[in-house]
Amino acid sequence: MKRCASIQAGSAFLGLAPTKPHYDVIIVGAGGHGLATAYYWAKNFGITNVAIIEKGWLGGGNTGRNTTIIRSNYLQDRRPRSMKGALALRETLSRTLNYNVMFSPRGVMMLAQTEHEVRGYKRTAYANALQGVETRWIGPAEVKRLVPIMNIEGPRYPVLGALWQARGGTARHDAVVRGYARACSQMGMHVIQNCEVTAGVESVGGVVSAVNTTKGTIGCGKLGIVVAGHSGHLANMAGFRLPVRSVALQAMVSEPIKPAIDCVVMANTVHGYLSQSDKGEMVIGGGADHFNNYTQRGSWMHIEETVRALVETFPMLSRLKMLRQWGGIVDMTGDRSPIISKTPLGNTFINCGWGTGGFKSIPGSGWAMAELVAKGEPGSLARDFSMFRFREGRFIDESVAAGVAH
Ligand code: FAD
Ligand code: PYC
Repeated sequence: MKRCASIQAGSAFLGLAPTKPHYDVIIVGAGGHGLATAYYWAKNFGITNVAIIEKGWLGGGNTGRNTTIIRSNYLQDRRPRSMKGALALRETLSRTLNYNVMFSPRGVMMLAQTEHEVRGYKRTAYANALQGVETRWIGPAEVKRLVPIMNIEGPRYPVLGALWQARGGTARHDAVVRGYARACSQMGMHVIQNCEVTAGVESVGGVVSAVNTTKGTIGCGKLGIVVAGHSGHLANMAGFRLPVRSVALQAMVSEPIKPAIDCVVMANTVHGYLSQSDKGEMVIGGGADHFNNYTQRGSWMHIEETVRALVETFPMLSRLKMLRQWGGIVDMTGDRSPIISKTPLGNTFINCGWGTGGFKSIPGSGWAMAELVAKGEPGSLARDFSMFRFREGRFIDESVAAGVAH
């Protein structure tokens, strides 16, 4: 009872209309990254005259559509630095938000099924050790011990070993969204749903002054754009171009079965990954579509490819019925690393480019974006992730660690 009362206590939690003509800060996008940004503003900088505006419903974008994998086994120094912080924040998130996000550190295994991947993941394990991220290379016998249902010798690409991160795992995606939204609302911020930025961003003297939405024009002192697959559109409205492209990434779940696998397995060579939900469903995903699009379904061809790939490695899946399939629109940068950046428009900031892997980074990204918007300059977490790195050639190549083909 107490919990229900406190969810509703934040008057704007389910708000459908802006109640002020002007906010100090507007964030466009009530996904995990937008809400976490707002949360850490209030917590770290005391800024609460904030509206988070969302064209649909809370977490209705990629955050509510993802397969909830959390890991920090990236290659480049700059990624694990922020990921490590993100994992630490994640581990304490339920306590921080007083909302159970069901973090389940069940272990994440990335299979090596080619010699190239063996070299790549061994290298990642060494790099992670230097960065203080706990991962290790394991051989095929240990893979089989950890996941007995796996066919390690039979498939087209036999399992040669894996990169294993025992502290990785999953968390409940909609709980993360609702936990942050409730906390923002309780601190006096307005979370406004069904409010789409459609007709552009207004500016005076090169500095943002308002956004035009389906619920009217709302003034702002600063603007944060956190809209994942729609980032290109919003950037266009704000008068600049972004080095990102949008593609569909899809996933599906099977009928529920008894516990069969207690960690997450990613088979990146054959384009498939799976884990088992608390309800018993197999949660399955594959690679992204190969062409730009804005559908939240994804192409049929990928469903076939994903299922075919996983059945080779997990033959028991061939007997399962699939219950549901869905897609999200992910925003890909050329180096597969995110953007947390100032933009050419004054007092306007953007957080995007998380592509197929941003769920795990929600706390760390929100922390970094909050600092950027509050101070007007990036702190140590965001410094390397400027959108201008592409024209300056300062890439942060994480195409292998991204895990999912695109
Ligand atoms: P979103 O959650 O998409 O939020 C952006 C919001 O902006 C949306 O709610 C949208 O409606 C809103 N918006 C857009 N345009 C406008 C507008 N004009 N006006 C107002 N609001 C607007 N990551 C992992 O780490 N692990 C995984 O296992 C994983 N699996 C995935 C599986 C799938 C199928 C998909 C699609 C993604 C997966 N990801 C995963 C990636 C992850 O989901 C995203 O990187 C992350 O959720 C992005 O969060 P966000 O807050 O930036 O975007
Ligand atoms: O980033 O771990 C990840 C991931 C898994 C599936 C989609 N993204």
